[in-house]
Amino acid sequence: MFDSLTNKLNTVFSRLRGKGKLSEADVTAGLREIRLALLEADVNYKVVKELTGHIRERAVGEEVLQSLSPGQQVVKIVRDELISLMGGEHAGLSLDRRPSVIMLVGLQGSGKTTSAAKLALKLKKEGRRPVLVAVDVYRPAAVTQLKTLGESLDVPVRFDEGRTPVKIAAAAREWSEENLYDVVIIDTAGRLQIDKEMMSELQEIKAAVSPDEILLVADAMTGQEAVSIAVTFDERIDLTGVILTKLDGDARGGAALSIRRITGRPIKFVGVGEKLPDLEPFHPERMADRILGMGDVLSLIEQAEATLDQDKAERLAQRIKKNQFTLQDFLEQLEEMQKLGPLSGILDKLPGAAKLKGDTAVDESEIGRSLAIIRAMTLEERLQPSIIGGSRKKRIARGSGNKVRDVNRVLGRFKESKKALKLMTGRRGKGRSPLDILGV
Ligand SMILES: Nc1nc2c(ncn2[C@@H]2O[C@H](COP(=O)(O)OP(=O)(O)OP(=O)(O)O)[C@@H](O)[C@H]2O)c(=O)[nH]1
Ligand SMILES: [Mg+2]
Repeated sequence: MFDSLTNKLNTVFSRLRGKGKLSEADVTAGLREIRLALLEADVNYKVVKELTGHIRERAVGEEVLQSLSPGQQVVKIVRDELISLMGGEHAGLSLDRRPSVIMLVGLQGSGKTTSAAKLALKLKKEGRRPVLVAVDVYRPAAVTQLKTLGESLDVPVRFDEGRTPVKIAAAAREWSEENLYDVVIIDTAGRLQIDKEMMSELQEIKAAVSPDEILLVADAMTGQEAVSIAVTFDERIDLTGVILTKLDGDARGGAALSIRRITGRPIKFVGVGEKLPDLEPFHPERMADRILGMGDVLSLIEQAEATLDQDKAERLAQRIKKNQFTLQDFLEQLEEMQKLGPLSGILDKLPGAAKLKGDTAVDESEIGRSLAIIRAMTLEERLQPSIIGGSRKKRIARGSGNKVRDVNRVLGRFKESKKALKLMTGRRGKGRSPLDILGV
């Protein structure tokens, strides 16, 4: 996610960190590069101006420049400002009525139908009883798509042939109430452009069912266009939030960083893949950490808890907290997560992982190679990589069909991840050796 932005920011940061003392000129030069990186990531220029202004104001203060680690302080300031730019706190759904109504709106192909099903799955896991409603009367295939998704989730899908979208929505709400379903998710029709007809249809549905949530589903890949779409929709129907989809693709970050500031509406969820579990609650703090290459260990733990067996998840969480994350954990996680789809989504959440993915785009074969190398190690080696000397490296390289330098690279990257995890969890503790924990 946002690898190019992350790499550019990290270049600036390592230069700033490398200096013992920072002058105002150093900060100015660093800020110029940060500004360029943000603009290249397609962040709204007004947002960039304001953000760099805030960072500058705080970074050239005496306490920062005179401090022992000015570069680190600047990173912290950038992180704070990014968090506040994205809204500070996680904004959840407010679904207090019985039934509550969520209306999903957005342009064609932005991911409404997929997100409707993703939300239904999520709510179901939380113990709610969701219903999906198809009101795209213009495209029979759209109704079929939602019905198929609903069936796979065992969630009812309401649709009435021959009725208007407004009538279908109102009837579905009533049906849900009678049948004790508690969240009604309305998947509306998309259009190529925002046209009057589309907006008035949405306004009528809104008037008929008074939704608790009106969420714009916007494609992150479209960058600033997603932001202006959000502005238009908000003017016409008052959004309560945004679901930003396709963050697993080549989105550059512009939409994620600009929408909240420009529209005042929070991003509530992000779509990170085509599969139904690929929906994550949006946490500004975690997103800032990902953008800064610090990973998102919390989301990783949550995802592990939701999808892996509880014992393993608990063990991983504990081990990360205690700074006992080993190559064995790394391997097990990668293997488990492979079931969930592309590894890039997982690696995004590991600190320093932008490097693991290589300098260019995500390279799955490189990840496959890393896996092969770790698999060629013995358990003891995975738990205690420090014992891997020259001859062991040769054996591992041979065993996995690689060169010794590939083994070195994997070990180096693991070390970096571990170092970053240690910083994240703030523990420099001397914890017991992993060998003790596993009773080896
Ligand atoms: N990679 C990725 N693909 C997504 C995501 N969300 C949706 N998609 C894909 O985007 C395409 C369009 O998704 P739909 O859910 O059908 O979009 P829609 O907004 O309902 O489209 P219309 O009903 O035609 O307006 C599908 O191929 C989805 O699989 C996401 O978060 N990541
Ligand atoms: Mg659709």
